[in-house]
Amino acid sequence: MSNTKRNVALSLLLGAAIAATADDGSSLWLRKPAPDPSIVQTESQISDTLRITFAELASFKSNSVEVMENKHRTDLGDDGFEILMDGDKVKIIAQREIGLLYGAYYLLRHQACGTQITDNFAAKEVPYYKYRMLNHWDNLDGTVERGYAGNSIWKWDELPETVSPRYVEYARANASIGINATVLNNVNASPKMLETANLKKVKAIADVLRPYGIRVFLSVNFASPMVIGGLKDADPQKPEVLAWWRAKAKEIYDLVPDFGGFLVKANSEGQPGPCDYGRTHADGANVLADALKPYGGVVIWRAFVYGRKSEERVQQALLEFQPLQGKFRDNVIVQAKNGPLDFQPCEPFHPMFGKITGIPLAIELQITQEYLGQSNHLAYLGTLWKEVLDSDTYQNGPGSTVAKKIRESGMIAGVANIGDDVNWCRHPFAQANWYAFGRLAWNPNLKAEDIAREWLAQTFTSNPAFVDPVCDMMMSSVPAIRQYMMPLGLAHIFASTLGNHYGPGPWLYQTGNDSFLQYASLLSTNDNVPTRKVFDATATELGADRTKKGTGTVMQYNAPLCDEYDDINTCPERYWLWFHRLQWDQKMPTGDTFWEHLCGQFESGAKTAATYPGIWESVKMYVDPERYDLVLGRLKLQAREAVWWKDACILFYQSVNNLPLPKGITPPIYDLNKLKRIQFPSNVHFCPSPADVNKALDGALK
Ligand code: GCV
Repeated sequence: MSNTKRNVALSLLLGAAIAATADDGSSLWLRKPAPDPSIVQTESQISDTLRITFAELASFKSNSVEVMENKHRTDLGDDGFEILMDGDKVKIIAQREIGLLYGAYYLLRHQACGTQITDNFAAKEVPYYKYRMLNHWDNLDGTVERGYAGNSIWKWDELPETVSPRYVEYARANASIGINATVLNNVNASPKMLETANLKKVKAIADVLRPYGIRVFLSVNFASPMVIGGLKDADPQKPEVLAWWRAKAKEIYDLVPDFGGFLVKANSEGQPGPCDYGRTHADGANVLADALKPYGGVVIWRAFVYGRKSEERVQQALLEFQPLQGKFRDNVIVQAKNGPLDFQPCEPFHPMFGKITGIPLAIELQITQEYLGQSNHLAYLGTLWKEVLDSDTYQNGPGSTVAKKIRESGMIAGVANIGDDVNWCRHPFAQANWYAFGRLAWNPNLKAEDIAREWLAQTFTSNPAFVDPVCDMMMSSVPAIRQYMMPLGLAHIFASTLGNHYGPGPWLYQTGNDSFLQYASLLSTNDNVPTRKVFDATATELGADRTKKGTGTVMQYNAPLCDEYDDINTCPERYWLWFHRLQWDQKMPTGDTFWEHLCGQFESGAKTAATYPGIWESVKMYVDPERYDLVLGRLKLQAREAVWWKDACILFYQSVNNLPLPKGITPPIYDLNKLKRIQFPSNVHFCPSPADVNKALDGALK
């Protein structure tokens, strides 16, 4: 037997390394800075991972703990653990040391949530996915694309000499929820990322993350062999291009032996790719895959492509990748966003999850709230992600959920919402999305509500007088945002489509603004049918006709979904306008007219948001003043913005349909022309501050 037993209780010098509980949000759900592993004193040499495990377990108060690494417990997989009671001692068993660390965080979570460790306490956990991964959209210049919490945490200009202590805190927070992989840089990748000087910086970060079980990946620019390698082009069929990638892979693995692989955005939004040379996405991915193969690395190739101009955008990825089934190397994973458009508040699941075979697919979720109020709105994304993961694609009959489908690749990725703000995510409740992503990546069968509750208990207090109302608020947040921003499957009506994606702008998506319309997939340029608007807001109707008689997008879904979506009587209400163009006076299955129903949605979302400040005020006594004020200011803004969205949309649609405001709808307080003039700087790196938004809205009321 190769078991190793170590008694933790023996020799910990505690106290000094554990600071008083911070209330600035910097310690996230863990509520204490990382303990100093050097407090652990043992007779024998132990690994950093084990040292961290013991240091963390020093905070576990209720029982003494023994950890046991057992190479024969293959049932626990690489990362799983079992927890058993031996008398009043708790035992953590794992096949690898990282499983012991995960077991330690499991115990600490239960302690913080108030679980009693009784004689018959037992648990066995094996993560559902192999790769539980963050995708940073961080740039070498320190900015973060769609980053709403300051600049990048990676301080490239200081590395490798100076290694920020925040990297340890980052690694620890991720390990505490099971995240084990991270792509450090933006998919809009600078070729410079692969320069030797930068790879040495990557090594410094990888060395900090490794003991926490986190492997580092990089986004790469497909034109790197040209831009930094001096080759004439980056054609994947040319031997010199393959040779360049092979040499680069060797250089990387010499520095970072456990390097995970490359993430690639190719032929999308101006990024270079294999299609520039008349090659396919498979040709492009395979050249990188061949270079990484000797080291066990993987290529993650994004399905978010624009290359094919002949269809509306939501159809493109499936059309592009279906002919490539079976053509990728076995170390390539294709990564699709949760929906076919672009992280909108409400999209049906990406049709690739139901149609593709022979290509392992990963899912990309967006933790950063690009389209859900950025760092100003409380949007608990656990509910949205559960809706996607639980969606049945019917690929292999009923029960073929998206969650099961992506197990083929074992990869789930989330676009990080982390920045260098003290509290990491700016809005204190945005931390819940980082947390929920990790928990669902570990176990997609968890309930969104249970995750919200455990996050609240750890981050604030487990007192039900706090947790119950605040959990209700979190659970209602995405449904409310959908209602007040883009109800019934409306999508991409943001004020500044090509810029900051902040605030309403339905008037921009009208005839004449064809680039906006195409970007938002609201215009079809299908070769087989004349160019036409998929979406329209006219005197008689609103919505996108993606039915069998329209663009036929419904046919990208398996039966029975294609028929359900095609028929307004069976189409889920949340997708009505995604798949259908509806007459304003049409009677809906709900009994009211479409216009009445639509206005009712805006009204209901705004009413829900209006309750949030009061809910928060009622729990003031449970929250430290700093986080209380931060949240309250933003909840008040959210309530105000909900009215902004409601009024802007209702007033604009009234300007095209000339219908009166339905009964029961609160009359608009704004004037449409003034709302049309509101503008924030077009910037992909920042969210407008609450002060700026309040000022703009005050101005619109004058
Ligand atoms: C990284 C959307 C965002 C872009 C992002 C892109 C992508 O279009 O607005 O900022 O670029 O998605 O996912 O590649």
